[in-house]
Amino acid sequence: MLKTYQYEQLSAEDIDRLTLRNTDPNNAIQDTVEQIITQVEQNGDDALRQLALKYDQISLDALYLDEAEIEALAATISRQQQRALEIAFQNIHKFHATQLKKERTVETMPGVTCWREVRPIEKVGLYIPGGSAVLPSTLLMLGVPARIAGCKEIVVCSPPQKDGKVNGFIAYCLKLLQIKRIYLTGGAQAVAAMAYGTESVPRVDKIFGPGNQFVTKAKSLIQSRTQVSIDMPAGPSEVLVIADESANADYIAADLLAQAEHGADSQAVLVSTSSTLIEAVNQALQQQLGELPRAAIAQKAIENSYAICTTDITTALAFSNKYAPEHLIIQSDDWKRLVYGVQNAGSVFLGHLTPESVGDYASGTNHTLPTSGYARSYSGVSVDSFVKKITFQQLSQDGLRQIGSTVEILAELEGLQAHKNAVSIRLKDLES
Ligand code: HSO
Ligand code: ZN
Repeated sequence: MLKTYQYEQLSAEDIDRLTLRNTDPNNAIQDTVEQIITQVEQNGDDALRQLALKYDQISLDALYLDEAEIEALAATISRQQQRALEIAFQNIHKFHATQLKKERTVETMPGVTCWREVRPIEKVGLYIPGGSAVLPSTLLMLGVPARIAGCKEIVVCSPPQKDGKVNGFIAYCLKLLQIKRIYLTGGAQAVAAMAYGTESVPRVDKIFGPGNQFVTKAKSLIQSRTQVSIDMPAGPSEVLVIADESANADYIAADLLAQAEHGADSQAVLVSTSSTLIEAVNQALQQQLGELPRAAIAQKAIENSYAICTTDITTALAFSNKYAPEHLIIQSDDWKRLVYGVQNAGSVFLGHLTPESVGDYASGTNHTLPTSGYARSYSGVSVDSFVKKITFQQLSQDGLRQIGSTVEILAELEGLQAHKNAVSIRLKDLES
């Protein structure tokens, strides 16, 4: 079922082709998204209502749900489901809370003191997808670090369901996060609303969250047109599994399918030192796929995926670093030794008992991660994504005397006399 390649038979071009995943090569959706953005920018709430009618088949009066409505929806889910969301919330909170570390103040020269202070981004916008699967876990993954960072205003947008509301799981997460309102808008229009602001939806400083191609395109367009920034360029979700002879084929198949059921454009890659294992995984895939409710979606994603057989685990790791997967699972008894070799990946799952699903929901790490090879240069979402770090410095008399001549010389060599003067005028006063 998985197309299988022998690593030694691949040329450098083949490897480039296999590691490339491009979402919208011909800019096919650019025009539509541009139109939506202009519509929202010009007509605000009216545009959001029209677009909800067009894309969600819903006629909306109020464009948001308030605290009482959220409260009522949250009460509709079972105690067991509430408890599971609470445990996920707590673990994500525990893990992310350690990310706010205070840095040391540094005296670079006697009397020259420099330090950084952390300040929250004031207004953040969280986009929670609601298309083929509604993902309350994404609300926790974005809301928890936003709360820990201390963001003043957290704006949440999610497309309305058939009943014009959001589901009880999203509502319960809003309660856990103490967010008192949710805006009923999805797709590119939600991104535009948060970037430009409408009568109902507040304008924000930074927009977070995964989404389909329309959402992703809207995020990249508004980033270049407004002063609103985004978390990261996000493409379809992906996993790469490195497995040696010690791995369990059924576990691998289950992990590949967990990825594949996200969307037809998801990719699940297996890199293994054992051709027998690859065969066994193919059999397990066939068996497990048939039993999935989202088999049709997963089947398409598997067609878009592949396996590579390598002679040794180091080569497998080298391929993975080239691919730079969003999720990397290392199913090998030898995982401890391999950690040091991981150069490019969003989040890594080690050993035979660590499925990606635990990180998707509840272990504590974030599941908003760089896809499409961006793990070469981007990190996943964390508390850092919700703050700015501002540098401060202060000079004493001694400090100015110590550093003054250095700055004067450097200003002069750059031909910037006014820069030099700003130092000299003060030094002169110190001398007199
Ligand atoms: N694997 C997705 C996150 C997710 N999975 C949410 C299930 N729900 C992207 O990391
Ligand atoms: Zn997932």
